[in-house]
Amino acid sequence: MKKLSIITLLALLAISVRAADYLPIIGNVLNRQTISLNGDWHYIVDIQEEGYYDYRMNPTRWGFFRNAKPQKPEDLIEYDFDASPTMKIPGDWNTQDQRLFFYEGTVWFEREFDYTKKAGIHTLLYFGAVNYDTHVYVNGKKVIHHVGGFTPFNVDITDALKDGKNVVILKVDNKRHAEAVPTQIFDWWNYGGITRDVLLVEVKQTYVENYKLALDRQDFKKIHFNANLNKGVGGETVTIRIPELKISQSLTTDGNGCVSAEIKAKPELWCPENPKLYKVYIEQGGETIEDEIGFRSITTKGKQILLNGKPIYLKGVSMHEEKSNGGGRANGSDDARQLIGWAKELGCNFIRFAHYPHNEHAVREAERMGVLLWSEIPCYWTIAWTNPATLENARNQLRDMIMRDQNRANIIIWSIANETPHSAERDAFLSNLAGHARFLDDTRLISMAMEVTGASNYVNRLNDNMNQYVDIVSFNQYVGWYRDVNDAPKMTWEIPYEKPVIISEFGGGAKYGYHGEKNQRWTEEFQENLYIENLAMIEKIDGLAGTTPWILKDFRSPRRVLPGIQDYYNRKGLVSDSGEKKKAFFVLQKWYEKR
Ligand code: GCB
Repeated sequence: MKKLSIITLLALLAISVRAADYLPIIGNVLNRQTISLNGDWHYIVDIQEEGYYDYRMNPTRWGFFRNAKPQKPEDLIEYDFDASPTMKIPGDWNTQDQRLFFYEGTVWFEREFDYTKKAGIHTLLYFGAVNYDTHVYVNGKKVIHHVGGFTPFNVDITDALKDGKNVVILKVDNKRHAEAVPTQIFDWWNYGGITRDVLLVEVKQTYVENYKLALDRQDFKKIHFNANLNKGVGGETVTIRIPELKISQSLTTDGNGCVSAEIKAKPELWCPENPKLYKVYIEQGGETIEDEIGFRSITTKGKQILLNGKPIYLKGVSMHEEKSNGGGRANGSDDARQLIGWAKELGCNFIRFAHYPHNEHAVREAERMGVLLWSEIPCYWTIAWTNPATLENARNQLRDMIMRDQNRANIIIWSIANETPHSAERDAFLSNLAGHARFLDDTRLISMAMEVTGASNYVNRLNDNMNQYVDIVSFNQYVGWYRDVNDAPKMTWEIPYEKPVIISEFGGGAKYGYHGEKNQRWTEEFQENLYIENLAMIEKIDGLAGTTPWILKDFRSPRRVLPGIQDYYNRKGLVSDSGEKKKAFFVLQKWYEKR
């Protein structure tokens, strides 16, 4: 215990030393005054980072970020963005250029845009996500370095902008590193590039940076509201209006630029059957931010999960953020509607967005469609538990996931990790994350996908110190696939915690259209039987509050190399990579119909 707290303390110290790096993301960016920089961007593939380092591996002043052009006939400049190919942004590079399918390294991106500076207006440059390590330059000036492939970041570029033509250049590197989050190995495609929206956001000198509206967890006639300005200015008026609830309240900021209030209201509660959203307006300094917000409460009682005070069984499925037809990173509402539509057809009221925060469009689409969500950060498998920079990185990703989505009623669980090997250092790291999540958001539940640690004589035992830090005990299990084929009927389970239980993964692979006996690997019949047996098995687990089988759709993974069957796809999908439903889909559908 002593060792634990020293590690935690050191990690906390490391974080406070680096706190100056913190750059808060702007909330509800989709409803701000924005100019899209999506579209065609030039790119240069740069395996040796020629555009960044000189021939002694020192950062060079003459890098590609200068966007230099020959001025005289004899000038030597060995790159040219204007003459380089383009790709669509948002989009991954792996599926837009055949040469880059397996590529992991550095690619430079360039885009020009016209701009006219406006008096009193600040311009932020916002990226929904760039995978993984990104340096951003505006008109040759470095404006931000960001690490992490699935969370947004923004920077004030007002001083770097000029009237007329401007250029933004990114150096994006998706190489894997042992100390990164995720680490060197993971079972999904490491899609590189600018995978989500790029926006210019126009704000006033003083503006509402972020806000949160949430129903009280116990008293459903009370809403908590807080908001903060981008700077610590007191005496500013912030007004919150929800016309449908006849709410209009003006508040004055304190010296930290913050307001908070408890508002009496009797909202219709958001739930899967009635995903009611209210139009909300937040006004300050002559500007209005519009949002659509739902009100619900999520708590636990013993082994039950309570939505709006009533027990709910989470009929779920896991999902990667991949296009609904073929591979490639998904971004936007169309893909989301298709994927979430399949989940709804299965009978789901819940989806596990694995293994990283998905794009904001998908979260909002799920909210409109009445689907509850589990959202997680990519603390996956073997993380560098004792490295303070790794912890800081994970904490930042957790923070930005929460800051972006804190007003989404459908997100009920923040997950901090997946299948991590047990050690005191891991417990210190993850309990730090759990504490951080609770500190940032006390209106949702915390969980993580654990592993079954003891299995003998058909008894499976869950024994994980992290149980004390989570609200829901979740674990992945692969009876019938990685172990114990045909033994599911004999299995019993010991989960010695008075908390709700979610089986966050189970499943097995099948190639769509491949048929045979039920003991023939990779056939639809094998997978179908595995689902029949697993569902019968998990039904008997005491306190089971839900499950998210692995996985909705086949997804690309470099670990899945079996020719003719996998071809770089993980085949555990209930739907094939091109959208055909496998037999197991209907087994799960039938099971959910009864629940
Ligand atoms: C797991 C992982 C998931 C993998 C899956 C599999 O336990 O959490 O990321 O894709 O197993 O297919 O093996």
